[in-house]
Amino acid sequence: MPANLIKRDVITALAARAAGLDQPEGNARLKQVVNRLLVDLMVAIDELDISMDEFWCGIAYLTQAGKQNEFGLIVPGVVLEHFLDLRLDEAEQRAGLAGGTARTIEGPLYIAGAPMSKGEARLDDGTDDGEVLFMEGQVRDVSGKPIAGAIVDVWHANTMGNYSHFDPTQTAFNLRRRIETDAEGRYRFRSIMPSGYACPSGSQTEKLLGAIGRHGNRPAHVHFFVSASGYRKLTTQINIDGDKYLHDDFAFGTRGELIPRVERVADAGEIHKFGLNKPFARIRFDFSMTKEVAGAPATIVTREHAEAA
Ligand code: MBD
Ligand code: FE
Repeated sequence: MPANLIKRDVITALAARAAGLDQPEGNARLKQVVNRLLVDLMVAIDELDISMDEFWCGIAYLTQAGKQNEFGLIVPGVVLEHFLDLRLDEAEQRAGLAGGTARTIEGPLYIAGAPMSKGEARLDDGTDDGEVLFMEGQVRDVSGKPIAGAIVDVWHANTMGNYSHFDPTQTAFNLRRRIETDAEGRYRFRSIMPSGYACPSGSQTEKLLGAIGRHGNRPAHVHFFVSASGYRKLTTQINIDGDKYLHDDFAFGTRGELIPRVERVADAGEIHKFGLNKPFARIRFDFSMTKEVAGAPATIVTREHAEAA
């Protein structure tokens, strides 16, 4: 079929009726969004001459993605989660809210309610014989003043790139903790060095990425939510320097400011001091928090999460 078969005002009229614009009932904001997306979709179908087979192939794809609970993975994979970050960054700039640690995507694998501890924690359950990682730092305001009592909610993958809860072979809340900063605003934890996540083979996400010539790998990373009363909640990650996918993340989460130096410690005295018997890795990373201000775009995101059992 040729492209552009339908006049634009026909599309506009169809979308308006389908979105309930001529009805008094219903949610006005939802109508606005449904209307716009329908117009854009019909225009795309007409301009690209999307065939019936292509259309229903797309619907079957989405149906299966929903059944497999994969939208949380497709969204970062097609750059939309990063795009939302860019919009929030820009909105903050315009509201005069500069500074603070860079944000990056949350991703689909957070579980609320991880065990709490004060000052320090061990994240791994000891069953994964990976490289030991000690990470520590300070939570401060943009002027450098330490923030005591901040909550560092940290989660990361194991040496296979898998996350507890989603990986039934791991114990509950393995590699997930909430750490309250001490009087000097400090947090520290012992864990194992994560490996990068790869989209499950056979998943709808992997199928799409493969079909458009892309891979589904992330560099190794550690996720954080940092929150403190009076400050804007920070959602971020650090990436592990040297990873093959460091600047080739399928989820577009890498930011230059979020790649701390990884120190490899092999000195026998240091190893002993840390209570270990083999070399380990050390990362220091401080978080800088901006003050909450009235009217600024919210950084607390309401989003459905998987529930801990
Ligand atoms: C992850 O671990 C992740 O952080 C993102 C954004 C997507 C998939 C897996
Ligand atoms: Fe992740």
